[in-house]
Amino acid sequence: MKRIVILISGRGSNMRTIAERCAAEGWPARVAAVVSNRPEAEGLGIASALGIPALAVDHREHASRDAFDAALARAIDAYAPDLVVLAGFMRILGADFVRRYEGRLLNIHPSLLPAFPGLHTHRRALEAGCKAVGATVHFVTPELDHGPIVIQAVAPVYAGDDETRLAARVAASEHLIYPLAVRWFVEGRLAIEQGRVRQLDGASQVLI
Ligand code: NHR
Ligand code: GAR
Repeated sequence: MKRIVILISGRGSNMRTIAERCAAEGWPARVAAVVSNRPEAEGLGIASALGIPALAVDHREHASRDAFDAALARAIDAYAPDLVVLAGFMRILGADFVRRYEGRLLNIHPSLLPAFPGLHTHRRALEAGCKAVGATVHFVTPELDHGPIVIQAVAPVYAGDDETRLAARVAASEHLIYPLAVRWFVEGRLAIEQGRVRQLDGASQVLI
């Protein structure tokens, strides 16, 4: 059984979807813990209700980014994870942290990378007049939102969309692709070759 630790900062809807699908579909894995950098994150209560150990490592209680990263890594390593999943985790992680979990650290970003790395993706896509947007699951590298892409989902932009409506539509796509990507990982169906991800069964890595 592979052990998964999920990092969150807020609502935890991606975390919930992954935890529920893992249990319902009998993946060869279990969510060993959920860790938030914000003690008030709604997702911590959701994880507890699902019977998953839920804890906070508050970034505000650490003097530097490196000190926070080290405390976070200690908390994570107590659960000996095979995979660490960023699901709406909102703190940039340093190179030492990323290297420690290299090849077993996934993120979901609410844009079609390499477009719009960083924050406020929906606002920026609307300002750019994009007619299609989406979400990307990628392996995390030290350079923000630049790691090898596992799967992408495309979502339409409609006239009259605002950030809230667009975010909700993209979130629905996220809930389709993130469980799939995590399942592929724990089933050993992903290979990184020359910085690109190949799904070993030849399954489609885009959802339109
Ligand atoms: N860390 C590394 N090294 N590489 C990535 O690809 C990472 C990462 C940490 C988080 C998620 C992310 C995203 O999908 C992620 C990917 C936070 C920020 C940010 O600017 C940017 C990207 C992402 C998460 N955070 C501010 C900071 O100063 C704080 C913002 C806040 O607390 O609301 O860390 O886009
Ligand atoms: C998701 O839309 C995720 O893509 C985004 O935050 C939301 C978290 O929702 N992530 C980022 O913006 C990372 N910078 P959730 O807590 O309900 O899963």
